[in-house]
Amino acid sequence: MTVKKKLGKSTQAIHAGERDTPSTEKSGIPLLPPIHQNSTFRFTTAAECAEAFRDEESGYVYTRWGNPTQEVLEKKLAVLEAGEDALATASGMGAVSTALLTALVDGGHVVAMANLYSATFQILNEDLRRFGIETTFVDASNLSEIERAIRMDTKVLYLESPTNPLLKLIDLRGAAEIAKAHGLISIIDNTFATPCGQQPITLGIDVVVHSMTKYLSGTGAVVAGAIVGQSEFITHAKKGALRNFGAVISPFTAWLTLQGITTLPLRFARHCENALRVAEFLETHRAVAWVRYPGLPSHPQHELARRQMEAFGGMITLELKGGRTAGEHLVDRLERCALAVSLGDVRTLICHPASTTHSHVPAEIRQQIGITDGLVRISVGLEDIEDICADLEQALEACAS
Ligand code: LCS
Repeated sequence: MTVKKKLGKSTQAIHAGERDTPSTEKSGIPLLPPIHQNSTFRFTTAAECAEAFRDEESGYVYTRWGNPTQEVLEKKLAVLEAGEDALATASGMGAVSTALLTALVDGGHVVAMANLYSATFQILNEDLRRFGIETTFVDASNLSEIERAIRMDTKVLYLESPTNPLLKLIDLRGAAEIAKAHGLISIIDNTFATPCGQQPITLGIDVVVHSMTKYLSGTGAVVAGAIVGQSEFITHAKKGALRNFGAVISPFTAWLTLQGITTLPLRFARHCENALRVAEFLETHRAVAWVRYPGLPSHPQHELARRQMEAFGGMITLELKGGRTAGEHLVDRLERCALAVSLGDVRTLICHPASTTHSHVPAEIRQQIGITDGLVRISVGLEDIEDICADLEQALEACAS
């Protein structure tokens, strides 16, 4: 039997990067990549140490510059996202800020979609603006709005798809073509889709960022992030913004994240299966005004989802007929689904974006982008589907009556 050249995602998630695990043993290599839980590395001679400073590829010096455990994780991430290289960071926001600081090293202008995760919106709308970097926010689901917002000094196109929390999609191939035609660096936050749901680099996007706090680590045990892209971009990020601003992942967090990623394809498949069942159930309930899930034929961009996504994810957004009061009743009455922010956990999590994740986005912008007060977001977990639906049903009955 010949061995397949292109490995499947589950094989990649388990094995990618791990063959090179450094070994201190004379015989046998640790099956699980070990944790190099140390801040610094010792040298035996001044010449060796000087050489490590001169040529960073020759060895590890200090964990803020590089560490073997971080690097196993980075190799795995690059393979999964079909990028040349990757960088692990201390948080998703560490990845977003490091990617932006790297792409905007000489200043410039950003075109970004308006409906972004709130902290990313704040970086662009407030923090970078204070340093003279302006952002024009657009409805990027309309590609001509992107094109119209581009200026002579535009350097970056920044996207999320599916969006948090409305699950709108961007035509990634179309957006990437516009970015290329204007010489922009395109960056996408792929946290919601994961590399199992879509691989933006294969659609022409330059840089992918992740909050690995979510699906990639999977169990809610860590806060971590990642950047994947071409080697040149990743090297600039590693030797510049990451090292100097310091959003470096700890070896222990990198190691925990590595364990999570090995089961990502299996978990993600189950998240998708459960989410479709929950979305179908919610769509028929009398207390629900509408449901958004990219895998439902009723999603306005379902055809685009089928074209650019391999799987539709575990996130669902719904609007209750009873508005904010009904939303509060729903989350108060749930017994198994946890009232919590974050997402991509093995547990089903439910939250109210207007008062939590997007509370820092000004009310008029929330209104503009459609984050209404009655909106509820569900991150469907891996519990038995009957148990998730029964819990939602008993809580929804209370809202409807
Ligand atoms: N990008 C997206 C799409 C996110 O949803 C989040 C966090 C981040 C980046 C930031 O990642 P972190 O630094 O927290 O690892 N999203 C959250 C959410 O929806 N609820 O709580 C956090």
